[in-house]
Amino acid sequence: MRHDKLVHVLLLGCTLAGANRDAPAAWSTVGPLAEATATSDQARFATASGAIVLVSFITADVVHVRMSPGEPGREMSYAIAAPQHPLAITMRDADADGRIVLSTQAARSARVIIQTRPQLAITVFDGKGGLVLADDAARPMAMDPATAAIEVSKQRDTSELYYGFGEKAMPLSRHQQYLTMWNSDTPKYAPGLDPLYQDIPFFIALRQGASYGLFFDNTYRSYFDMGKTDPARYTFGASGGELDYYVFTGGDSRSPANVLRDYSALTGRTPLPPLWSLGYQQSRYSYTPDARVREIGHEFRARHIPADVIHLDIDYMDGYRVFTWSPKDFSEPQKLIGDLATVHFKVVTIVDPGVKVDLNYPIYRDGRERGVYVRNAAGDELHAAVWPGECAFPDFTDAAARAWFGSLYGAFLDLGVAGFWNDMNEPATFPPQRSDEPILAHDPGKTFALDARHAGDGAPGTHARYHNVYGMQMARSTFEGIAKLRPERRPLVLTRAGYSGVQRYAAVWTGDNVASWEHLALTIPMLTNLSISGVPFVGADIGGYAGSPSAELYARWLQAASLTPFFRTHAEIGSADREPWSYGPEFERINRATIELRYRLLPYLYTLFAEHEANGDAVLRPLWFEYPADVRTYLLDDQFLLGRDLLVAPVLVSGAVQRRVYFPQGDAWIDWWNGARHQGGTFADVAAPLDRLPLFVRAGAAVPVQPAIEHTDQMSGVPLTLLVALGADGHSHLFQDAGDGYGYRNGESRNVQIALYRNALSLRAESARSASRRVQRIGFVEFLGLDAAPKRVSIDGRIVRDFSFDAATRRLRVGTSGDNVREILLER
Ligand code: MIG
Repeated sequence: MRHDKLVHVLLLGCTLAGANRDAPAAWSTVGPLAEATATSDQARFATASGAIVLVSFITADVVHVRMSPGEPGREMSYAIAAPQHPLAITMRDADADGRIVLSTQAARSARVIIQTRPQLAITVFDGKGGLVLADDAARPMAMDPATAAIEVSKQRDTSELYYGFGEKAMPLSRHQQYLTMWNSDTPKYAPGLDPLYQDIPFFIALRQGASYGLFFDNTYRSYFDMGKTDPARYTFGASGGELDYYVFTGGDSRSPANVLRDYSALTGRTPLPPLWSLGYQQSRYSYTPDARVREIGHEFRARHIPADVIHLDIDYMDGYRVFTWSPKDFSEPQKLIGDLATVHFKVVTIVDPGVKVDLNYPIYRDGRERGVYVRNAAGDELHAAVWPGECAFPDFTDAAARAWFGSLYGAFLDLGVAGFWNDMNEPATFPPQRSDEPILAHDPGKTFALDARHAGDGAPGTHARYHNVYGMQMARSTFEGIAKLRPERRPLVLTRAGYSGVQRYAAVWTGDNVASWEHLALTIPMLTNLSISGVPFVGADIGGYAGSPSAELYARWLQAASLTPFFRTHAEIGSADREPWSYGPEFERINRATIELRYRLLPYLYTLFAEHEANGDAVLRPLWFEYPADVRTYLLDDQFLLGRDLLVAPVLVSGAVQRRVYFPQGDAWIDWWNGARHQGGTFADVAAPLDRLPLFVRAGAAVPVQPAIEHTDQMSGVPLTLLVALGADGHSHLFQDAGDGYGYRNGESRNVQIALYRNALSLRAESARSASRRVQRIGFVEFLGLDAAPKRVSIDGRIVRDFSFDAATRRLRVGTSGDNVREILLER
């Protein structure tokens, strides 16, 4: 039987890059069903075109679809964290209308309906029978035999919004956008430029309060047209590989949190970072020579500005050779790092993938002898220029190359380097410049030739296939290398490039942004979307990498960033000094207070990372993610949540000393600074003088804070204060452990469960199996949002006299004697 042939020309998404034109394809469609068969856990549909469609259920809420133009290859994915064990399926034969129903035996299982003719088409329903998504009958699954491209279109409700997609300089929701997935070095990217450094082909859709997720696991250059060409459909496809995707129904509640939990169960989570890496980090391109680095460390301590980390950018190296030190500017690295350690600073060094082609350079020679470098189509070592000049590049898709490169970190760990920063791993190269061509900042030729060869961990392939995973595999090499060399410590890896699953190995920063108010505002949609793309440890260069921010912009940026996970100032070469004290005494005071706020909240932030590892919760959250029933949050891009309990509304406009804040519906919010209460579903104009970050605590929450220490080594033993926002009942949790190492995986941690019911608070500390070094007991409780001092305060029935009430901030401070308190009762 001949299948219907449908030919359409893909309308090109017009983007600022202008570089991601996907060649028009001549599509052949998948055709009608030829034969349906099933094993216990997978249905297989062969179609008239010869395509094979496989459907399985990873869980009762996660459907896996694979369409291959021919016989499918072995299942291979860099994104998936561990082998999956699909559920047993039930398949009902085609009914009179030619529909096959697939589901699992779970009580509430997603259902897949396969329409068998005139074209095979897939519709997914959630466990309650609600529609999740459906192939667009007018644009069925298709492939282009000439180019090996594949794509599919789904029906779209024109009000459906889309979030996620990793790192995009785009509005909060990516509806009606055309997005390209191709890791690119894009210095000083303008808002709207696409693609950037990282590509995560996963999104969460939201329609009338119900969400679902879709992950397109294809590492070729791929694209998503989310209703830009036609608002009634969205389309995704790639220039090669299979149409391999997962649908996350969101379970019974269809909540974004369920979608993210299931996506992160599949692609992995960020292991609890070392506590120090959540402190403040100071960087620039470059602090050099070593005396300048020391001076920076000493200035922080002399000025009592909290900080934990200094970064060394590329100038510490000898001619940019990786794993070397400049004999002139960094002649005694061990002494430098040791001196910094005495003032409680950790050092992070940048490590690029390019290895200088230099036969007098032992690392290059070693790699050459082992044959670990990427090869060109002719089979020779691929060479391209980067900072050191001509370089060879480890093939990070080869386990032997990963292990080799990973082992090189040993020498740096021995010197005391604490963490590593992988840059240029899109991979980026400096293309040869021709005098008859313009120099393009975002030249698509800035990477390897597409026919370069990669090992692909047993599935050899071209750079076209593996380009998008090169960066995450470099981060993996770094993570696994240092984990092996220092098994007792938690690695800190920072990466610029990545793909789905990068979160298992590294924190991510958003590359070379710009010192402008526009870029400050962009950090919120960028970081929150990256966060709900499964990457919790995210940050943007504070102040903007390129250019020099004004004192005001820097102060506001520092405030906004102080409650984002990765908290680092970084600046390009040649820009003005950018330390917290660089803008005069008044700004120094403001900037110190901002960093102190971060340190006060570390016990809360650390708990959020523990919760992320345990169940995939996002650390940074856009408002819609927590409040999918409140449509006013759907496009709100100038506020964010840290965890569930803190609402942050930074000032993003020059000269502003107040701003409008939206309080999402369903909760009440207490102003951090003055205790004022705001009902959910309302707007308010709040004061935001230069020294104030508008910040609100959710009523019912108990947020653990500590005094403003100067670095994380000081946390041990310092008593905590529990900030309790009155006005609703609630449960909270506090997690503590040694701050590094893996004892917490063997019960060497401490959890305090906190419950607020009416005006009574109870604390229950689970006893830790071993006395953790870093135990911080709860010494005080501060109740927020009281209009007047209570008549009486009692703890477990005994009247307490040791309390103070501050009318200006509406805070009541009560001393407690321990973490196990049945009841702290306020009588009003
Ligand atoms: O070609 O190492 O994004 O953070 O300072 C520029 C120098 C290379 C780009 C990184 C930036 C870093 C810079 N790097």
